Amino acid sequence: MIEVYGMSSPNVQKVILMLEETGLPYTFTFVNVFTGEQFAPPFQALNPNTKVPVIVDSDGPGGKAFTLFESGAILMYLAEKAGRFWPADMRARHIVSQWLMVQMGGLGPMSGQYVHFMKFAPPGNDYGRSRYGTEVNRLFGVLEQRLGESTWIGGNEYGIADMAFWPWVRNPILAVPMDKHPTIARWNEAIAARPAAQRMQKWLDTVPRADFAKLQAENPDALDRYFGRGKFSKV
Ligand SMILES: N[C@@H](CCC(=O)N[C@@H](CS)C(=O)NCC(=O)O)C(=O)O
Repeated sequence: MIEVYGMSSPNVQKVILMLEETGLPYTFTFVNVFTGEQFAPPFQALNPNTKVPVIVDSDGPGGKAFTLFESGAILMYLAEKAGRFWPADMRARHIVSQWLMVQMGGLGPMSGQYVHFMKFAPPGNDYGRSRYGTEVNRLFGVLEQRLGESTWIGGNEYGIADMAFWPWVRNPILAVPMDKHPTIARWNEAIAARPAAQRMQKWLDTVPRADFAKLQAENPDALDRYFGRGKFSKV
């Protein structure tokens, strides 16, 4: 059994999508990162980087429990465990890994910063909004080009690179202009039509969402701690 620790965010959605695609049995434990549950010692023992997702596979390599964090590493592990969604051929496999890294090191973090500057930064942060927005839009251009040349992001077959990108691309806050990106739109719809993606959406509908106004009223420190600002700033 695989225990997934997480919340509703795209990085967690990737892992649930992969579990639904592979049919590997899993359970889900909600971690409320906005109230600081990721800093509690039992969670830090699972991930010293204090972020979700984390998985604990009770039947890991060698039949022993195995803990893993970082969504990209988790996708590769699950692909290897299931023997699916990551080609065996060395060339094809590393092309998938290459695109997976574009998501992990590019679109994911850049989108995260863009959403922060659009939704949470105080007024007067046009520079940050413009910088991250420009990079996100550039990356959508790269994706549009890739999907014009290849059916799936990693190559001829649907796999972990697609699963890593999809939850970010369909993020309503980023609102990718699909009319300007017809090949992304084609790919987005193809994944949305998959039964596993629909089961992932059903799971997502059950996960608690943050009510930021309520959170701020109940605990004025919570968002500052989450965003590392005010008295929580380390610079
Ligand atoms: N590169 C990491 C990023 C994980 C990440 O940023 N997780 C966020 C939710 S999407 C989180 O746990 N944030 C809590 C915090 O930053 O304290 C991955 O892909 O797993």
